[in-house]
Amino acid sequence: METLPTTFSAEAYFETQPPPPTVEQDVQSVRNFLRQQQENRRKVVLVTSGGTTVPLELNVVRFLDNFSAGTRGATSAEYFLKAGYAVIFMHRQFSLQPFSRHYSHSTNPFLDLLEINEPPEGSTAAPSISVIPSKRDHLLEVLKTYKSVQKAGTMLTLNFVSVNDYLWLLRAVSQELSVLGKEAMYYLAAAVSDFFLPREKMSIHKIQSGKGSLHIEMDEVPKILKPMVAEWTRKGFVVSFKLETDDKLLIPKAQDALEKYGHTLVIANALHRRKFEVAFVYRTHYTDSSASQFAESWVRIDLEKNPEKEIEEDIVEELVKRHKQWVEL
Ligand code: PAZ
Repeated sequence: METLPTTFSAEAYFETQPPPPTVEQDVQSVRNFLRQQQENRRKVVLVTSGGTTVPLELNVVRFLDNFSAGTRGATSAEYFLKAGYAVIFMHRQFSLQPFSRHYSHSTNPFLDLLEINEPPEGSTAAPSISVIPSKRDHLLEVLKTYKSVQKAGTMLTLNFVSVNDYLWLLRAVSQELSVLGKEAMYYLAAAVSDFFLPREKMSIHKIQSGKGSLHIEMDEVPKILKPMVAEWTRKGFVVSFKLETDDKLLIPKAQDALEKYGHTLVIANALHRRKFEVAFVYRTHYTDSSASQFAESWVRIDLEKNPEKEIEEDIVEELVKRHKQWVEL
């Protein structure tokens, strides 16, 4: 008979799984950041981005990973900043980040932007480096925005690696951000593992081969959105993402999530169309779930006509509008 994985309640999870060592320090930086944003009366959005790992050993050599380059999160963060929000960018270490994402090592390597200018023959001067003229305008634009965000102090970057880091950090940051009430938005674009290996089931050292196939039974990660909405975020505007590969499941699973967790909105995306098509799934009555029906609206862009267009621009524009209405409710 198949043994079903154990499901932890969120409470049991946090009682049994240890916090990452950096969480206290991160909370302190979030507090300082929020104080500054409140003084400037800025709305704040928490953007989660990138995939979580599930380590198989305590001295981790092997881990499972969730698909996500961090493009959705990093790109959206830039548009939120442009719309006047302050951003807490909580991302998987080494995944894409706002601004530097334009020069990712694989798609647009930084070194390819530069050229070496040799000094005239006979000169003892050292060679200098400059930006290739055709790349200058774009780099200058990105750099200017990056520097102005740094100067204004409107972005705070936090890291996670494992699903355990993510859960602890998400809880801690959400609890801090809840001081803003409705003015806070939670934009949960990270790809979070549904299964994990509790600490007490993990091997201390590298799992050895030589004994045939490896069987691992994982437990289910608690559905963190439920306490997040009911206990941690105090009426914040909570947007989750739903990724599916089977089109038939996309909208029903998004509706299911809204029903179960009671948050504001689900953005549903299919793996291979996520760059040009997403669905906003929501209840027709935000505040009265008994009177509510589900509705959906699609955001689509035409990448053939406009290859430079980023769907996140339209997603964020729509969310900013809806968040404003939410605050005024
Ligand atoms: O990071 P990325 O741009 O490669 O992918 C974004 C995404 C598909 C991970 C995101 O849009 C998403 O759907 N996140 C939630 C995934 C989930 O259902 O757990």
